[in-house]
Amino acid sequence: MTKVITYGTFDLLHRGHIRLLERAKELGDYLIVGITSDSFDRFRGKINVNQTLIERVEAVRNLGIADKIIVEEYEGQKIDDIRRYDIDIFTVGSDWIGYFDYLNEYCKVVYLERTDGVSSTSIRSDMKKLTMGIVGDDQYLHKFYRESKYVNGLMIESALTRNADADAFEGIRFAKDYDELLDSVDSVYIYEYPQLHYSMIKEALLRKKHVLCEAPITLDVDQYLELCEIARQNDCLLMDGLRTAFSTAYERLCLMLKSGMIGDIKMIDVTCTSLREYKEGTSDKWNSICSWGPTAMLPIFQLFGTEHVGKNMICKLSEDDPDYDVMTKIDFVYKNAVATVKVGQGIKSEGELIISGTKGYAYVPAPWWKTEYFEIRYEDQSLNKRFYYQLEGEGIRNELVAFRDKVVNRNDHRGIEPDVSREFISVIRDFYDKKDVTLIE
Ligand code: C2G
Repeated sequence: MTKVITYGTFDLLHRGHIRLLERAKELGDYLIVGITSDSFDRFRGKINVNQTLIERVEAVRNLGIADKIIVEEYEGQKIDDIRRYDIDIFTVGSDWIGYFDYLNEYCKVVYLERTDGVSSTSIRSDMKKLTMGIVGDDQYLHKFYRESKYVNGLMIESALTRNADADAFEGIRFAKDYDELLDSVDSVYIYEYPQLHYSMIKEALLRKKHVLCEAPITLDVDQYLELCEIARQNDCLLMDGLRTAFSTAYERLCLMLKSGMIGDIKMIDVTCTSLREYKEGTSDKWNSICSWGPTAMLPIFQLFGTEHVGKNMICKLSEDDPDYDVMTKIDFVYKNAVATVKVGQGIKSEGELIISGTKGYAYVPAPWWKTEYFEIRYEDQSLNKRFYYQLEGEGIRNELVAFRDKVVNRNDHRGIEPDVSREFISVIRDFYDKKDVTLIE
């Protein structure tokens, strides 16, 4: 009996896949199909897969071509499988020609002509396309626009920014004003000064545009709650833009810790700094607590919740501006835990995240907010575990995939819970009101 094996994602199963599977079967008597797991696809950069693993397995199974279906979960698994199942022929489409020659050491490798004119990517792209306008800080918008090109079904069509470098935005038009930008798109990404967010978001929501806004969404809790109500009334999505929340390593870390991997979590220490010249008298109000506060507070509020029983903010302010904190340290006291945040644009420190529990602790090295790697460490160091999750584009792609999917499915769990968004704003508001604040020289 000649045993054949092939692998694929098989997302949105189409005639190209089916022809491949039919010809693979004809190469022998018994066909095994390896279907990639969601995490393996993400690991290898395929972030646009629409269907779950189960849906893809069912679709292939229903063809009745495969004699056995397995799941491909890790790099190098093909060698394991070829030996385990005593495979005679490995086959794959010609778009992979040469890539799997190394398998000739284990079995015969056959590349089958790829079917032209159809692909999962083109099917996805033909599906409803969400158009987006981007507004605000041109430096970051460059990166954001570049990353958006990896996301199927979402198209950035216009930009409104100050001194934009036109080349960096080739392919999209510049709006002459916010009104014109909103007219031409389904959604908007806002990375303006925090003081301007509320009015910009309100205008967009009233015009039934979905909004992705860089945290903090507003500087006042009542304004935030009002915007949430307007979003609900207009059936629009209002989402906190904070790419760390969509980094695979961060997501997996939180799940592991919530599963008790380090016992009860009792302490969290978070540091985020980046030396940034304060421009005297400008309205550049991305002070330290707005620039870094939401990111730094994210793990605290997502692991401990937002019901802290007290907090103390120790701030050093700019001599020129009482609303500009050069650095801020915040101690949050919970009923049974404590957390410390250190943020600053006028100081440099080690941007690490340390989460301490009754059985061990998690260590995320700097820059933890865009990390691909973390360790779970124990008293007995032989038990230490290390984890690595590739992160393409600092998490922006994942953030955009989540935004695109949440526009369609509001129950999609990914992202930042509304009470966490609200608590970011509440703490930042207290900073501006100098409530729970101790000032240092
Ligand atoms: N395919 C094809 N014609 C198309 C599209 C895909 O012949 N128009 C083939 C691919 O070459 C591949 C199989 O169908 O052999 C599955 O394609 P995908 O689902 O796109 O997955 P891919 O990542 O390309 O699969 O590790 C091997 C890879 O997983 C191969």
